[in-house]
Amino acid sequence: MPTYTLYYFNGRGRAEVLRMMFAAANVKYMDKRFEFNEWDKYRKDMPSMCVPVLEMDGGNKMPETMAIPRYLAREFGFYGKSNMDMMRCDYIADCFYEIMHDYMRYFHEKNGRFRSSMEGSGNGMNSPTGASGDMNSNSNFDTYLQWRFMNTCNRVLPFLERTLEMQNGGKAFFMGDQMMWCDMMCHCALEGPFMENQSMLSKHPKLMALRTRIASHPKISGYLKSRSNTNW
Ligand SMILES: N[C@@H](CCC(=O)N[C@@H](CS)C(=O)NCC(=O)O)C(=O)O
Repeated sequence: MPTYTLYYFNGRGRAEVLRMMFAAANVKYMDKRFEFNEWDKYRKDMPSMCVPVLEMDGGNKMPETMAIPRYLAREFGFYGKSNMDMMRCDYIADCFYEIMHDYMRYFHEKNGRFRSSMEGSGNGMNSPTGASGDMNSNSNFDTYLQWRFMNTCNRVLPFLERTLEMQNGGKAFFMGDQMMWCDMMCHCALEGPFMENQSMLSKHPKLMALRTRIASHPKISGYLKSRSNTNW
């Protein structure tokens, strides 16, 4: 087994599904967290200047939120067996990632994070708002990102609810009796949005019950109790 180091901010965000997978597989890893004011120090060492990044054996650093869990799912057995199982697991996880990605963009923009890097990256590219620190443009952009996040939820959640229900009436997990990485994505992608709005799953009772089932899974409940508490 390689030695793994996971680099991310001191938050759940895009890294939480990876931490959950390590916990579910009972595999040790170094959880390297940093604060926003330390980001400049780490950014240049990250292959695409973004996190999460997974480093293996102190050498190869691998980026991308969705490439890393696919790799870990194959290593740890959280993917299903056939090519079709993996396809199903992938599209479910990718749908949850649409929600996670749109929420993260909205959440960070709302909290004013990364604006300075957008404005001062010196890469010759303008931000989508054309903003250079203009607060009006930023607040329009916030509103657009909030709309986009809600639109994605309205589009994707009914599909995921139906997909879950098709598997034994939605009484177990997305892929059957075993918890797979797409189930862990369900828990993690909806955690931030759910903390903001407890009724977001009121029209999706199967997904709501699935999140509870994952949280009480023997491999996950201990992790959730012992993990560091962060507000995102
Ligand atoms: N395509 C990347 C995007 C990752 C991403 O945007 N990460 C954020 C943190 S949640 C980041 O590193 N932001 C730093 C910055 O924009 O300078 C992925 O899916 O992993």
